[in-house]
Amino acid sequence: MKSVWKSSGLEARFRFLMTGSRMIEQSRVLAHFCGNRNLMKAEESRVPLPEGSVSPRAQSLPAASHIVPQSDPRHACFFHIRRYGSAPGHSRVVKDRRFAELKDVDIAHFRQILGDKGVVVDSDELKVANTDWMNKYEGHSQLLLRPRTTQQVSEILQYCYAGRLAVVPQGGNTGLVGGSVPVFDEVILNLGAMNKILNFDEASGILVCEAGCILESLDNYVGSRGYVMPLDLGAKGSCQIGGNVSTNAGGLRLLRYGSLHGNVLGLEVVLADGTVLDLLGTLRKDNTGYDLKQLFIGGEGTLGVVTKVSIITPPKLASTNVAFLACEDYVSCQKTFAQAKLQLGEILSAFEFLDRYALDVVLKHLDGTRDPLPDSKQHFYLLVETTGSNQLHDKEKLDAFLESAIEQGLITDGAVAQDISQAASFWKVREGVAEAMGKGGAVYKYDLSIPLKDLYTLVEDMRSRLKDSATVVGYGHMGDGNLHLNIMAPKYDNELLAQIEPYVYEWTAAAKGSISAEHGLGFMKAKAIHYSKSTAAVQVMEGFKKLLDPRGILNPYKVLPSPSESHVISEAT
Ligand code: FAD
Ligand code: 2HG
Ligand code: ZN
Repeated sequence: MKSVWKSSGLEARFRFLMTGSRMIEQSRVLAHFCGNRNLMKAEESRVPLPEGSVSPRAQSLPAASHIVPQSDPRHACFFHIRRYGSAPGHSRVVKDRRFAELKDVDIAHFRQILGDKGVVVDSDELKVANTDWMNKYEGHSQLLLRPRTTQQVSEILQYCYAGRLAVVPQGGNTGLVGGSVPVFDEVILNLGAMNKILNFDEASGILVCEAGCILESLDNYVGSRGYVMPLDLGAKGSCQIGGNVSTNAGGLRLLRYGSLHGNVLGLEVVLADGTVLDLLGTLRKDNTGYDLKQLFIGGEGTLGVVTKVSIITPPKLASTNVAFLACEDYVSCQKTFAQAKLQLGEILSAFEFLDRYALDVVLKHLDGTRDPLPDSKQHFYLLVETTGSNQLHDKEKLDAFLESAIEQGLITDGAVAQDISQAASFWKVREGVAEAMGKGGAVYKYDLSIPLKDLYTLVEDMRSRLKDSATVVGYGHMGDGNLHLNIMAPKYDNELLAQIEPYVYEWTAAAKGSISAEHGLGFMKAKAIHYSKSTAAVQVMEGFKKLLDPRGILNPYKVLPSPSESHVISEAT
């Protein structure tokens, strides 16, 4: 049994069981690294294109995403979206003809509501807002609105509803399923200017803020008052709390603090017709009738626009440890997780995994990353974090856990971060996978919940299926049973996609998993919803959509299969 541990970055070898782990102060560890900077790089890499053209990546895109304008995108009401894979009979989506075309008089009206600053018609700014983070989805909106108040959101929607102008709510535009950008020419309603913190109760940790607040800013704000946000993700430097709520984002802390369905205490939401729904409670317990806010958590902007959020934040604890471990096989990862839950108990705060392929992609494509275990070429790696209130207690527990994992032969090598920068560099490897994957060519992303025992089998099956035509990478939030299956190829290719879909969805459904663990359905998977939800359940969802947005103006073509056949026609028609 190998029990030599490396103190990463310092090159100092030490026997782990003799020296034990060292505690790192929470306040230092919680500085996460890759958010804003990486996202900005990604945005800078987008090359502005002539109006109406598709992005270079999209040009070769085969996925359920590639929007090919059939004529002038500004005026046409018929677009051809190539769809492949899971919905062969629904391979064209046309613009819903019930929606109105934007006119100068509309823009003038919005200027009256928002003033000039809140109305964006500049083509460069629109280009960015029309294109998603992956450069995979691109719409052709001619107008972006930036309200500063709930009243303005209400007036905008009232007008759009009356005039049947379709609207796409947008936060930080970091979504990964094409939900945050227009499919055609929907008006973009960006919440970024609504970024005020409204109240923070230092006794309870309850934060009330506007929807456009950036997650990282909120974490800094509550952090300086002794609390942390209950969610954390690689996009924290750009994503907004309203976007997080609307996607029901999971991320790196869900294992510890649970989902937003539990942490969000209240919401203010503007409905499609402009009605302001005040659900902005700050109570932990409130069983008066149906819990309406839950509908908007994960509603992906199709049921209402979230304008304010009330959320409970947990206290920032004194000690954090981060260990990077190597495992020979997936079964050992599973057993290590079981052992971690058993021995670390309440201090376990993250349990993430990545395979060797993912690690190699990060090391190859992300500047400033280093292999935490350079002499250990294993098939799997785990990032285990503990967060607790008592350093001695935590240290004892972590040591005991690592000792037993070594004794049982579950882990073959590992390093415990000795200081903040090592902890940061371990996290950078894990958080950097999404960005690194985007630099290697075309990427097909699947975000799946799969029972833990089968989680990696899908990656292996896909690898055998695709052989040398693509690199199949598996990583994700193992502690939540959430696999991120990323498939890299030199370019997007129809034949390759036909090999992946619907196989990936059928496989997941057969394993009783979910085709969307945390990213949502957006545009990408709207028509694949039936792989994870029954017809009856989808009908109830359609009922909610009709009730709250009878004219269907909010984020059309997303989440649910098109509500009427006027949206979707088969290839043959
Ligand atoms: P956007 O991308 O702008 O929008 C997402 C959806 O929400 C759209 O459907 C949009 O219409 C809707 N929406 C946005 N704001 C509002 C609003 N105020 N009211 C109503 N609807 C709204 N996701 C995870 O779950 N876990 C992760 O670990 C994770 N890591 C990521 C790492 C990277 C590097 C990147 C790029 C993305 C990651 N994501 C992750 C996906 C994404 O960051 C999340 O989905 C995030 O919650 C989206 O927030 P946003 O403000 O960018 O929303
Ligand atoms: C993560 O956990 C994100 O890193 C992104 O959810 C996953 O890009 C992906 O597939
Ligand atoms: Zn994730």
